[in-house]
Amino acid sequence: MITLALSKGRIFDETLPLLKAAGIEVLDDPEKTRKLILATNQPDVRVVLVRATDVPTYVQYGGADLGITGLDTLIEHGNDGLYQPLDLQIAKCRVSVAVREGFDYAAAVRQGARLRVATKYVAIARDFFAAKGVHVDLIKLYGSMELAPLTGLADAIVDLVSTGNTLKANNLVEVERIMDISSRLVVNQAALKLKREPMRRIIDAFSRALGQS
Ligand code: PRT
Ligand code: MG
Repeated sequence: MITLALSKGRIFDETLPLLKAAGIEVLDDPEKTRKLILATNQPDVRVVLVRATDVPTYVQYGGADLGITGLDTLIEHGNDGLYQPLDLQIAKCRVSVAVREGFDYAAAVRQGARLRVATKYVAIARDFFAAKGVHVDLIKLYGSMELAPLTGLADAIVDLVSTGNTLKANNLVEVERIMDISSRLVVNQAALKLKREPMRRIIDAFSRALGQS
C-alpha cells in the first residue's frame, strides 16, 4: 500500500489533476466526507488528509510514504529525512513583509529601530531579517497575521500573499518580497527503498504530468 498525505483545500484541489495524469482518482470528496483516509481507483494507493503543517511530519516518520506540501511549510519544518524530488508548481504564492498603510518601513529599517514582526513563519523571517542585518522581535502567531499591525501587536508581518486582496482589504501594504513559494512532493526515504517500484511509478507519472503542462 502506498499512502499519500494531502491537506484539504487548495493543495488537494490542485493535486487532483496531477493524480489524474498518473491514473489515480480519489473516490471521495474531502469536502463532503468525514473520512480521513480516502480510497482511490488504485487498490494499492490511498490518500490521508492531514493538516497542512503536519504533512512533512507524516512523511518524515513514515505515517505516509509521500506527501505534498508548500515550500513555506517545508522550510519551517526542516528537511529531516525527507527526499524532495519534485517542484509541482501548484499552490503558488510568495512570502512577503507587509505593514499598515502609512507605516514608514524604510525609515524604521534605516534607523535601526527594533522591528516587531508577527508571523507563523518564524524560521523564514529570522533568516531574512538576519541576512539584512535588521534587528527584530519575532512574535509567533498561528493565524490571521493581518490583524497584528492593525491592533498594535506588531509593526510588520511576514505572511503568504497570492492575489494581494487580503492585504488590501485590511489596509496593509506589501513592502518586501522574501521568496516565491510552490508546493513540493516529499518522499520518505525508507519507503522509497522498500517500495521502490510503485513509488517510482507515482513519482515518474507526476514528473511526466509536469512536463506536459
Ligand atoms: O488553513 P490551515 O490553518 O489548516 O493550514 P494552512 O493555512 O497551512 O493551509 P492552506 O491549505 O491554507 O495552505 C496550504 C499551502 O497553500 C500553504 O502552505 C502555501 O504553500 C499554499 N498557498 C498558496 C497559500 C496561499 N497560496 C494563500 N494565499 N496559503 C495561504 N494563503 C493565504 C495567506 O496566508 C493569506 O491569508 O491566503 C491569504 C492571502 O491570499 P490573497 O490571495 O488575498 O493574497
Ligand atoms: Mg489557511
